[in-house]
Amino acid sequence: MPKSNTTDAAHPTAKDVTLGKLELHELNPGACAGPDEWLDGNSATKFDSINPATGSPIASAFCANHDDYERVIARAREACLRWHMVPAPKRGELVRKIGDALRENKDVLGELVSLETGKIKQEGVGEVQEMIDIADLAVGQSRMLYGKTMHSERVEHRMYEQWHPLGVVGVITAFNFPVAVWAWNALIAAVAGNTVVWKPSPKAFLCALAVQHICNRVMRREGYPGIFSLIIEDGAELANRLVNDQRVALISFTGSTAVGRRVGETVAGRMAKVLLELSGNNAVIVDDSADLDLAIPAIVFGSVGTAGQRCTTTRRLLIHRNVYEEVTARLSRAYEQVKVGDPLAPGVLMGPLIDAQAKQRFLDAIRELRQLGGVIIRGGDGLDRPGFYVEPTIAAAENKWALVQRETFGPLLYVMKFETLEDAIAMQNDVSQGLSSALFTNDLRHAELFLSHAGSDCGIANINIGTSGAEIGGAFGGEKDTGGGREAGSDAWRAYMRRQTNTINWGRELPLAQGIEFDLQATESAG
Ligand code: UN1
Repeated sequence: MPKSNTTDAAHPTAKDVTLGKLELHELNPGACAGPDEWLDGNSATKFDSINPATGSPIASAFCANHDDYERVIARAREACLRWHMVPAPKRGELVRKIGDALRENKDVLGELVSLETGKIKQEGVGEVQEMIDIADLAVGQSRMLYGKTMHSERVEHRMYEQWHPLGVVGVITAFNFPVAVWAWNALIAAVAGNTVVWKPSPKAFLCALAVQHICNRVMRREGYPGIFSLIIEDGAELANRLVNDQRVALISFTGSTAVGRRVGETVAGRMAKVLLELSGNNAVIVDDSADLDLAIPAIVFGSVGTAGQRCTTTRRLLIHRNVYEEVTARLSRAYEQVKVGDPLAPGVLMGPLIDAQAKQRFLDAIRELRQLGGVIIRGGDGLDRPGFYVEPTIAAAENKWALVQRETFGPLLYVMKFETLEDAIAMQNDVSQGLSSALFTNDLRHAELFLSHAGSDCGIANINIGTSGAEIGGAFGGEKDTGGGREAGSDAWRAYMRRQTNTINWGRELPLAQGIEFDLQATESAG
């Protein structure tokens, strides 16, 4: 049986890690089924969280085991029964308090995000701000889970629809946005009346533990059991179980297209719901009317921000031939100013990649690029120092190359030339992914064409801002191999609820729809 600890102090030998305020320890439990239910089961296996800036371990955790998994799911299901009955605006109250707790811990949690993932502190804190923003949105949403009313075609009938919670929602997140993407899903799912089981990336489990501690404090204070729970593991065994588990009504998965495709097939096979946020291959188009004072910094942030490890990272830059030389020269100079180094040090704009494999994949991509005849304009190497650092890189390439067609998760920007906007749009769309896109232009007709049906085929299309850094108020997600899911704002909340159409007959007759006569009396008298 999994062991249930009443407080975190039940790990008496644990030494507090740097960010003691977040209650992290040298050795952490592998799962949490509720505010006072940290579980480390009978699992003997533990694994480390590695600081990508040094390559050294920060802290360890137990791997959750199958008993822990069962416990977490059972508690999430139990909690659901009560949570469903809490009025949605009251559910919003809990989320508001979580938002407040995140505000209090914004700096320390942002620093942990930076420490564990290697993104710079500004971006780590920005990610926590994104959680706070979605918490605020979810609070408002809790009073706006609107259904429509319809006019019935039948006399003295009323029709309307309402939205009910799904039950237990499973959220599987990636290392690159270790806390914000959970919040997009979990906080909206919670106001919708679901309970949420989180399976974070093994590369960023400390961030997840910290968020769980924050939620636990609020849930404990407010007297709620396992609305939010957590399973951590070094691998995918329990994630697979979650995806296959008939008791889990929705799987929200963020990760690669290859894995997402399998998740989608599996969840569809058991007729449950799935939200997929998969790979992007985002382009910025710069036409010859563009304001380069806007375009250059946006491209730099889009391509080197988070060391090129956002799903929204700018990976391709399509430049009109009239401004090609100027744009590449200015971009190259801007890249020179990008200080690479310790993500927590002031002035640094780009930290390391997440791990040694990511660095190797980046270097393999550079080798492939050279073999294909691509020209490195800037960068192109790894840095010879501890941690997983590479140079932010710009290279001239061709859209049709398999290399350019796939997502290399690093700061590698491919530049290409075009003659007409129609050509540029065709190039931009000529990849399998469809997440984010941007056009820099001062030409109204170009802007409108880009945003029209004949323009970008992506879930996100921007004018005069970059591909990354979306606000939470819009629905976030993309088409084609990006998976088609939509999370965060707009009406994304509907994905976490089931729609029910209700027809009420308040008359004394039973008219049938479509004017069908079904005359039982006539049948009876005929018989
Ligand atoms: C991701 O990379 O998985 O739009 C999410 C952005 C962020 C979210 C990125 N708000 O870049």
